[in-house]
Amino acid sequence: MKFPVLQKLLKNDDAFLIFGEVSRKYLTCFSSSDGYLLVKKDEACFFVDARYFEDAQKKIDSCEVELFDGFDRIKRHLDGTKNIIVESNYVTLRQFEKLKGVFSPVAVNFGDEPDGELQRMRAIKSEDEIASLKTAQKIAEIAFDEALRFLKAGVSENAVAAFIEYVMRKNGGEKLSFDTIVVSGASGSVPHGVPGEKIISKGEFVTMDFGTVYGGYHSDMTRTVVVGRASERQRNIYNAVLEAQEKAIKAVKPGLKCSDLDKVARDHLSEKGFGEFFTHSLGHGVGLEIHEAPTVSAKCDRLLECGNVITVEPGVYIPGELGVRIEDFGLVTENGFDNFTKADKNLIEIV
Ligand SMILES: [Mn+2]
Repeated sequence: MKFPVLQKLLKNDDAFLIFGEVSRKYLTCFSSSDGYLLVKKDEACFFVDARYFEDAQKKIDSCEVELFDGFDRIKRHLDGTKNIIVESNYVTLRQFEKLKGVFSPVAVNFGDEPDGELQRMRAIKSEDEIASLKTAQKIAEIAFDEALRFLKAGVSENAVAAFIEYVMRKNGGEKLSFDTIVVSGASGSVPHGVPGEKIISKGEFVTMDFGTVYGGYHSDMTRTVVVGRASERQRNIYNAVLEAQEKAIKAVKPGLKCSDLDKVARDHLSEKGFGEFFTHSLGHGVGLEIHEAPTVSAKCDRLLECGNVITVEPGVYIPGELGVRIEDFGLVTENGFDNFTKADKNLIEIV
């Protein structure tokens, strides 16, 4: 089904040559660090080298598979092709110059497609993709539950991050979705801070933002907990973030503008007096990449669609003092939001 959508965009003598790793994986459902996918009006063929060829032949049924032993192999498929279009987002200038030489006299050009179409397709998740995303999230939540027992005053941010990563991998995670964030106390005011040797102390917020990959698909969640008892100020700020997040989650529906969803959370935090401290976008699409379409930001006028998988992650970051972020991710459905994230969101005090 995916190839015909691309083939419709082609003129008769055009071909797409796709080699972004994510695009290849999306179209073939096969992971490889190298390879070229040639899509012509009436043909689609994946060229992959000997490291993957045998496995690719067994696993790929959506297109032909040929051994890549040089560009002449691809050239043999170019009878009648006048113009090769490569993905502008994934091809370096060096690769582009090389391909121009290799395929001459066939022209090689950058194009808005296939990138644009692939990103549009990827924003609407299939059932299989949704199953992988949910599994990735389940694995991450096992790690969160165990981390709550591991986390205490006296351990370092690095130790907590390493623990979370170990538990995710042990439970079937293929790799990290991104570098795990564990930040505590005043370090928490940097939204994407890097964990360090800092020792977590009583009375501090600890923000943990992490995820794992399953079947090639990413998970993404953030929880902020407090070590010891929360102060009144901590509780006020935490609850403002939580209410903003829950309001936004309730507002999710197909047809809603991404910027309007961002506004729901932002307005709530402004009402509570923390608007200026919510310094990033509300969320983003998640799939084969940790950040993909749609972007849920104040600037994005795209409409949410059924099948989008997005994060909802407001935060408040007060420089020199603290940070709080709460992040869930899930699916946009006819009825609203199917939240993949089940972990408790009431303020957890680790005592
Ligand atoms: Mn996120």
